[in-house]
Amino acid sequence: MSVRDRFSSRKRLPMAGAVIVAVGLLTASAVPAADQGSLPGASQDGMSLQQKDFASLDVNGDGVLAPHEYYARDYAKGSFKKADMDGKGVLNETEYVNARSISERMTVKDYVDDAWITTKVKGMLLKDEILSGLQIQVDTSNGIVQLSGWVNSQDQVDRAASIAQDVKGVRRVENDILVKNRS
Ligand SMILES: [Ca+2]
Repeated sequence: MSVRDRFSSRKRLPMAGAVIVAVGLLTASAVPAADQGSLPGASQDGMSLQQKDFASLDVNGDGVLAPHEYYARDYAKGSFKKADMDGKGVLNETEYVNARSISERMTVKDYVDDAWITTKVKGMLLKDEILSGLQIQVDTSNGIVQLSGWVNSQDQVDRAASIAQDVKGVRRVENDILVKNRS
């Protein structure tokens, strides 16, 4: 090997070394295959996948996600604002978890807004000839409709749930409607 050859092969080494290190880190982090693309290769021990995920987006390390940090990943437009529960303009870790699930739902083709669902369910209950005079509260969160209030019979409880379940975008109905005691 001539001096020149040795020199040029040494020059190539750093790059080859970097590739090997990167591959090694990816393997060592042992994340599920589906998440590998979105998580940093290097991660500290003792952090959950969720914490690592959050930390990878929190570029300036201040413990919250600004919009540009959040949208560095391809989350659904508007999901940041919906998840910013305290209106501080940044997402803490809890809000971020929520934002992710909101984003996931928003990217589904037939995504329907919670407020729209609530309005629609209330309207359907009001229109129903059997349930219209009854006080049934409707609340929707992440596509889960919670019904509460008082009605006169178990049939009415079931009917309200069935009406709510049929509304577009409803994932599940939590039925807390109670039957009044007959005196
Ligand atoms: Ca930040």
